[in-house]
Order: sequence, then C-alpha cells, then structure tokens
Amino acid sequence: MEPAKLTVVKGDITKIAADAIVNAANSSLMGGGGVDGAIHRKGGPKILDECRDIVARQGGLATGEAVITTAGKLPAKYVIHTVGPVWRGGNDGEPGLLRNCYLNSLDLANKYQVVSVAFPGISTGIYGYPKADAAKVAVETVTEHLHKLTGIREVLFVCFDEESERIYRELIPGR
Ligand code: AR6
Repeated sequence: MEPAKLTVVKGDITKIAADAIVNAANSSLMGGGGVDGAIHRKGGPKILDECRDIVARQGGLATGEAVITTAGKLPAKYVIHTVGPVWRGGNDGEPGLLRNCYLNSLDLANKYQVVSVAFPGISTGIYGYPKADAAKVAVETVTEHLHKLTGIREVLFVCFDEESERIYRELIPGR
C-alpha cells in the first residue's frame, strides 16, 4: 500500500474538510482563545455540549491526552481535542508531552476510522512552544507512527502564518 500522504496547507483549520481536525485545547475543554476559540465559535454550541459531557464523565483532560467530539457546523466530521504543553524552557518534559498529543490524536482518529486528519501547530501560540521545535516533533512523531495506522491516508499540517508554512515545507520537501 502507498504510504500515507503528509500535506502542508496554509490557512484556517476551521475551513478544512478533513474527516477530523485537531483542536489545541486546554484541560478544562471549555474553550479559550486561538484555534480553540475559532473552532467553538464557528462550530457552534454542540461541540461544547459534548465537551461538557466528557468532563462530567472523566474530568478535565491531562496534557498530552486527546478526546473526540463531532464537529458541529464545521466541514470536518470530528474534532479531536488535545492539550499541548505550556512551554517552560524545554526542560520540563515539553517534547514528550507534545509527542503524546500527536500520538494520542492519531490513535483516536484511527479508532474512529478517520481517513484524513488535520493538525494545527499545537502549543505554538498562546502556550509559547517555539514553532520550529514543535514542527520537528510533529513531523517526526506523525511519520514514525503513521505506518502502524493503515486507516489514515492523509495528514495535513495546517499553518496559520507564513513562518509556520516555511518551517513545515522545509521539513516535508515537495509538499
Ligand atoms: N487555524 C489554524 N491554526 C490556527 C488558527 C486557526 N483558525 N488559529 C490559531 N492558529 P493556540 P496553544 C495557530 O494559541 O498554543 C487557547 O486559549 C496559531 O498561530 O491556538 O496550544 C486554548 O484554550 C498557533 O500556531 O494554541 C488553550 O488555553 C497554533 O494554532 C491555549 O490557547 C496554536 O496556537 C492553547 O495554546
């Protein structure tokens, strides 16, 4: 079988019609700024209702973990919510925690028979993770893990700004 495709896209993840888009949430799962704010604003209240049910069942989400909801009014089918690490200089386990975000999100996508999944640059906004370092973790983790998940055929890295796009295109030549 052809290996799954890695694609770099510049734009707004809320407009991407992938089977699943990933949200850079916080442990409350109750929304916030950045991409989280945009997803809840454009997706409508159904996503927050489902997040509230998840929190009622299992409590808040630990850093590196992931949960899934439907996508409300968004063009995607699912939103996978994960909590990235807050950057504290890099010696506080940040790379491993960020790696877990990608691993757990991919595992959940695979479990829900998702064929295409789109990631934002988790932790690289409000949480302050340096963009180039985070992109390296993202691409390495996805590349390593994807061959174990044969259902997923495409992973999109959605870049909100030109700097991120340039970084990802250097890491994934030709995409
Ligand atoms: N589409 C794609 N990427 C986006 C979008 C968008 N619509 N909006 C922002 N980005 P951030 P974090 C990029 O701050 O750093 C929230 O309040 C942005 O340029 O959204 O993980 C949560 O509730 C950056 O590269 O997430 C948490 O409290 C990347 O998405 C906290 O922020 C992530 O930036 C999480 O912080």
